[in-house]
Amino acid sequence: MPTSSLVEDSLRAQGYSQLRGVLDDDICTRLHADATQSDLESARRLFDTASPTAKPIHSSGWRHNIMLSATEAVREAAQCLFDIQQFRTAVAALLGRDATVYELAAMQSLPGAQAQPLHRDTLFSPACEVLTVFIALTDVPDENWGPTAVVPATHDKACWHYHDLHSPACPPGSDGCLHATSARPVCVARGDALVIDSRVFHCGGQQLHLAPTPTIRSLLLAAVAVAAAGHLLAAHRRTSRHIIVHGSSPSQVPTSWASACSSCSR
Ligand SMILES: O=C(O)CCC(=O)C(=O)O
Repeated sequence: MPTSSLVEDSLRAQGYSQLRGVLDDDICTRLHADATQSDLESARRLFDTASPTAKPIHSSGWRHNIMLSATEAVREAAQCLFDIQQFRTAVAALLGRDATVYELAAMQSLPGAQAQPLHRDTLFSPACEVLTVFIALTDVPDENWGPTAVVPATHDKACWHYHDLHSPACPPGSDGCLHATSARPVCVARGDALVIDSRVFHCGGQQLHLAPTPTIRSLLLAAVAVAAAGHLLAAHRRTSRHIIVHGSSPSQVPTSWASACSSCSR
């Protein structure tokens, strides 16, 4: 496990960091089962409601963000994350002691999922205002499993951008155009977390793994933000094609970790 200064330093320099062994196998198994169950239920509800609890991300039917109830396993997982002093210290240093959990959800991708376009999770801001945490609930041992990929050090300059089908290309000679090949896959064991500055360009990878059995990749997602970042997240949701469905609104987040940094000073 890196020391707190390494997590913070890496987030400042590269825009991302990894935490090993945040969750044990048992809780990963329970959360993976919860996410799979919720996804199945919401797929059924899609036929008779206008407000499903899971939505495809970037129009792919093979990648969903999934609402989770604040079950014991969800609370326990969030507590495990905030029990890691290196994480608390990085949150306090980058976001302040009144940082708050704004989002807690699951994400699943299935074999056949295409790579997402490179994107930031929030609109560019001069300082880090949101950390997104992806905790792997299933092993992602190689690139065939569609690991999250990150373009290092693209968090702290506004000029970085990515052209996809919906955004026009720049005039030749413009600065900051990224290519999908600039992204580095981050393979993880279940229980490990990838922590990103939400401004860093990243994407979910193409998922090819089919043998011996097609396997679902599950992540627990958490977004921790400076207290005043509600507007930023709201603006992002309105303006970005990248759909985020909330696992828990702040009011649903249990009080023991609603204020992410209430424990930062411990
Ligand atoms: O699928 C992943 O690994 C990452 C998903 C992601 O970047 C997102 O939905 O914003």
